[in-house]
Amino acid sequence: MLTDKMEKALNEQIRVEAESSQVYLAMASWAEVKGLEGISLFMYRHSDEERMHMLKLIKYVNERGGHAHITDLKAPKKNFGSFQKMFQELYEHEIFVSQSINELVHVALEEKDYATHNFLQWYVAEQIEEEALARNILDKISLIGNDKGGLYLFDRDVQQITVDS
Ligand code: OFO
Repeated sequence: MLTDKMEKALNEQIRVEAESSQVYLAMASWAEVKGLEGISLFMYRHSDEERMHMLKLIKYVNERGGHAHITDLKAPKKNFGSFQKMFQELYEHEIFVSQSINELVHVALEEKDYATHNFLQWYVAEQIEEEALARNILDKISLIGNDKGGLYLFDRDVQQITVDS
């Protein structure tokens, strides 16, 4: 059984994952409209992964005798300025998610909920990968600079990049 505090914290994370999925969906749509096909495919897939992170939490909360809440979500923005800025935002967003997961791990320890602590290790590992992936992409972007040919190749190649989940 989850304590009230643990259940509340897990429900907050459900919202964070759902909002992450929406943010990447908005990025996918923006990139698609801009003709950045590869980048948009990457973002659509990333959005699906976040939904999967959310579902995994929902199942866990309900399995442990809690009640996973499905709430309204903050709307993401529509425009992202440039693909460089968009990937910078993705990186910052993942850092925010990592902090949120760390908080959750902290609550699990405070509540002496070792089952949840164990469950959350998957998310801890996932965040290490996601942050590394985002940093890697930013490195590639800084190599391209303003080179149009580089952007063409980046757009083509980024769709192959995925985080194993
Ligand atoms: Fe991109 O992170 Fe979910 O957890």
